[in-house]
Amino acid sequence: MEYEENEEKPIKLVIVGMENAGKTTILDVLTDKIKETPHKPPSMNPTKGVERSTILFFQKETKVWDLGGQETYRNEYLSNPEKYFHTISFFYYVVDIQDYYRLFSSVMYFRGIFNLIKKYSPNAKVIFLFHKTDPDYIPDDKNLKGKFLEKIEPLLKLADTKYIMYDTTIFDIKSIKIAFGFES
Ligand SMILES: Nc1nc2c(ncn2[C@@H]2O[C@H](COP(=O)(O)OP(=O)(O)OP(=O)(O)O)[C@@H](O)[C@H]2O)c(=O)[nH]1
Ligand SMILES: [Mg+2]
Repeated sequence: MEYEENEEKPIKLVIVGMENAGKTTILDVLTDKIKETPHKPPSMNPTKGVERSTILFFQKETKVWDLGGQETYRNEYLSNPEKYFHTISFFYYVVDIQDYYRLFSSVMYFRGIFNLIKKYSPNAKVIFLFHKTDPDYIPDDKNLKGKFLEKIEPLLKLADTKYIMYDTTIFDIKSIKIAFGFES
């Protein structure tokens, strides 16, 4: 992924997705709280509202907003968008490709958030992380990644929005680092 030199400061990155998608785990890799590939998924607590931190992203100090995905919080972001969606440079949307139960809600949530991002931060780069693409996961005929894309691609096309996609998993730390330009 390229970083544009003339990007306005301050840089703000949001990471969004349903509860349990793996957002905070992903950030823990970037901040070296998780340094090595674990043997099993680390034990995590749900993020309460928005958790803010700072990372070095393409050598620039970047404000990261981790938007906890539980329903109450999701409703809050959608109801008060002006508090959350201004001046975003990078919009990471995380989809748990093993979570059949939440897939449709995730599509609906993406649609809501995407429209707000387009309104408040029209130049934000859109990046999808198809997370929990674990090495031992056998994608059956459910093909959640394909189903998700099928549902949201028309919207992206209509808005003439380019996007980037990565398959990521905690069981391959490099896959996460690559998605954030930490490694190539
Ligand atoms: N199998 C698998 N589990 C993962 C992976 N990444 C994270 N998990 C697990 O998914 C669960 C939820 O992770 P979190 O990072 O807390 O999810 P979240 O998106 O931050 O959830 P909220 O804060 O509620 O929005 C935890 O049990 C993690 O260990 C992965 O790549 N594969
Ligand atoms: Mg979290």
